[in-house]
Amino acid sequence: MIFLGRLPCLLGDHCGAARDSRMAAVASRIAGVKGLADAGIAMVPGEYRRDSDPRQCVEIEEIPVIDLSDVEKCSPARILAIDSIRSASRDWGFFQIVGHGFPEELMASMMELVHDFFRLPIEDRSVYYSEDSSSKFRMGTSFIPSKETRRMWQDFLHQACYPPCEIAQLPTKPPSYVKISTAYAEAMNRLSKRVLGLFSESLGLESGALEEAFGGERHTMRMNYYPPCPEPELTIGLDAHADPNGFTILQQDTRVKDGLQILHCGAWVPIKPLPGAFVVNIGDQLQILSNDVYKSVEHRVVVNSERTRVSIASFYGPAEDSHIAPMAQLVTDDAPACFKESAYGKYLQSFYASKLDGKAAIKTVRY
Ligand SMILES: O=C(O)CCC(=O)C(=O)O
Repeated sequence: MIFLGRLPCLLGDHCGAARDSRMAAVASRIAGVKGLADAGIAMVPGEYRRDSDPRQCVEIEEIPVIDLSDVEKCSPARILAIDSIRSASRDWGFFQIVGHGFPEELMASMMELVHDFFRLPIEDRSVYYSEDSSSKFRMGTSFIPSKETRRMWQDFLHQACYPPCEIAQLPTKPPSYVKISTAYAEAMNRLSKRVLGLFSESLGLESGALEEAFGGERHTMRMNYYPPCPEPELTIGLDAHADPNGFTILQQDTRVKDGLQILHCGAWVPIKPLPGAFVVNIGDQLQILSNDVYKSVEHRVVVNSERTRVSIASFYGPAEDSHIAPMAQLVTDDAPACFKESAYGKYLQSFYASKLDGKAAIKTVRY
């Protein structure tokens, strides 16, 4: 593998067989599951295997689809959208939005950009590999592969949007990377702010109340890349987890039917991609601020043997130095505060330092 050339500086000055085996381990992490898929492996390696087939799910009702056209005006459409957000957030923690005004051609070009990035030779991509969750831009695989005994069938790019990355930290290949990803982040930031206002009103608060409680913003984006897997019944793309942020707006790959599943009433329910729609889900900080009125919901991703699936998750939440606690307006004698105040930056650090584990993070701040 040609890209092994940069590994000695990643590994420090050790020598001999131990160093060679560490180099091989790091090289395999950098190559990721794309490397395994490109090598044409026929069986899933042991560290990716799970005990049961994660594709088992029940196809019950679809999550609600909410139309955001005309919500800016004081109109019956706005009242309907806010009511629908309230019931979807309470009953599902997940919904899809249409009529959101986000340019469809930008959705398509961002999706293609992620495919193009992962089509680059590994020599061009390896420079971005990092396991440091505080990096502003990085490529990774699984979650924290050097610490995992069980890996997930997924590679990813992670990018800070607000506060943003320096342009110099972003890839120069594909040549359109900076232009398209920046335009996507800007349009997504505008949409996230609109959705935040609607969440506020759906909780019976002033439209700026949650924005004020966020005390600033942290907006990042994770571009998930799930290449075809020879034995999809034996592994998983992303283990069950709830998002630690305020809320997530996810673009699914409309070319791949199966991927995202959510835990609803004790059963895994697939979320079928809807062309032009985004999936929105409640994260832990919105659960805390709403004093448990809304709940973050566990979700996971299954893989397939035929086609690469890409998804683009935009995570919107409070500023890292904000302290988050249930909103005073939502704490009453009948509904006492369910959560302790926590520093969002610290909450994120502990989330990223541990393995993906359902709703473990929010339990640490519950009274
Ligand atoms: O790939 C997906 O559909 C979901 C991704 C996800 O849950 C995440 O990035 O946290």
